[in-house]
Amino acid sequence: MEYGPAPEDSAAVRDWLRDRGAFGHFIAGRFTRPGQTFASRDPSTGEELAQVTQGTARDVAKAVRAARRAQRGWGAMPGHDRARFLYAIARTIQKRERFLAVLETLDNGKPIREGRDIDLPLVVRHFYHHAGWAELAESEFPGHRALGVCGQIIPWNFPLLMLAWKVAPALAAGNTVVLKPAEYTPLTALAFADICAHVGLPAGVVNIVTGDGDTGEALVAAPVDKLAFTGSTEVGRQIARACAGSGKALTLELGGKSPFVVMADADLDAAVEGVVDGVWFNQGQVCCAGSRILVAESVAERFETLLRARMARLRVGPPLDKSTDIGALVDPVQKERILSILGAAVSAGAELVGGLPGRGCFIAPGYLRNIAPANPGMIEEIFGPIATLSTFRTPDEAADLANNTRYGLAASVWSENAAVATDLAARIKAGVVWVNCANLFDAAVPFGGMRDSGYGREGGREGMLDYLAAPVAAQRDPLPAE
Ligand code: TXE
Repeated sequence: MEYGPAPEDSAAVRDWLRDRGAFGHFIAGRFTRPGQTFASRDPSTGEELAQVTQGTARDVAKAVRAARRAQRGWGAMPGHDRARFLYAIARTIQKRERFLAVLETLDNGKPIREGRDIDLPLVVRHFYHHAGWAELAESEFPGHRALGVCGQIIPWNFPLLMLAWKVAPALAAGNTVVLKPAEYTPLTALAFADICAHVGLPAGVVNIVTGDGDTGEALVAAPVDKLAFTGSTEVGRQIARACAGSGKALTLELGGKSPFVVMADADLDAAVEGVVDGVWFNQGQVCCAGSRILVAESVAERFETLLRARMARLRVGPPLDKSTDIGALVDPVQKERILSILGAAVSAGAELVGGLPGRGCFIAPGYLRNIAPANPGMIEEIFGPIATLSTFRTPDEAADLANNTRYGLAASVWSENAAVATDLAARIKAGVVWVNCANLFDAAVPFGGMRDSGYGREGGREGMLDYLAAPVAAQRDPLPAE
């Protein structure tokens, strides 16, 4: 199968970027004139791709007003009419899949194979799925109503997919949105704005304001009815504090340090392949990466031999090359962050296998072995292509080690015995537990965390409920009268 970008896809992306030159925000159905701008770069080369506007508090206020004006009509529209727009968005993304995959790879550094075969199909599926929910909104959620205007702040690791996870359920439920993409990766969100205009989505239903954390802060402070955030636990905490007592609904999807547990009876070849999907996928920049590998002592040696051999076959290279497995990290800042955690881990006694930094934004895949539970590499979210490898003796010890973290986003359990796997899965404190697989997503399956990984769900019925006010809640005053 041919995976590489066709030359015409890359040319189309380059033309689009050149034609636009500099981007303004997308507010009330049209692009504003660019204001003060910053560069969005290809992290694999450092090349400037486009200039993007740094959103001010005034820009955010304008976008929120546009969303507020649009919400009345959009929220009152029968669900099957909203569905028509979501279907049209899904179909248009599908038609532009190759263009969007190339654009995402240029802006983010992820291997084209992943963007094209994983991110984009999931994005499309998410909009189709939520078109279905829009159709069913009145019958499935009787008496519920939309929350109103949603402020949405997304990270840079899956830019278009995180946009889909936020925008699709919000729109299906009758809300309007102001979305702020991450400063490293704003371009596919701007291409999505083109798609909203192309399908004739009513002006103001989707607004995109670009910028950094200051723009995000302005959105948090703006008069929106709900905030949805995916990003670091630190910023999530800040947002929770800023929203406290405001009456705004809030969902947070934050960091993780997810266990990847290999039981003694696991299919080891399959489990090693699982590490490729679970830890090295997207250069490890995955909130639910199975970054703490815990392996039964009796099979640890064999597992590690297989793991090393598989790791040596992974190709680090240019993201647009169809044979690349490990592309570029999103930004030099992230690379430095990863290297500083690795340095601390090694100083504290861990041994690093692989994981060598390359030129620019590249780090080879690797893992930390001989690592103590209190080692920083075991505690910090590395968010790079580096796992930790440690062993356990009994299932009880496996469960204790798996839960020995402040996070609770995901886990992956490997065993050929269904009872062993499900028993352990039930004991792990995490929002999602995969058995004999890792990092599998579906629009119908709710995703989200517990503990320091946040709260709220995205996907499926539960995800819809996080964008709706229940009949009783609808009558409740956020601040009861004295
Ligand atoms: O995240 P930030 P960063 C983790 C991961 C990574 C670390 C730092 O460990 O190494 O966080 O990444 C916006 N108010 N994750 O610094 O800052 C910002 O503009 C409102 C895990 O890039 O949290 C961007 O749009 N918004 C994570 C978004 O928040 C603010 C994915 C995320 O950026 C803000 C990303 C503020 N005060 C990082 N400050 C995951 N769960 O997948 C920043 N932002």
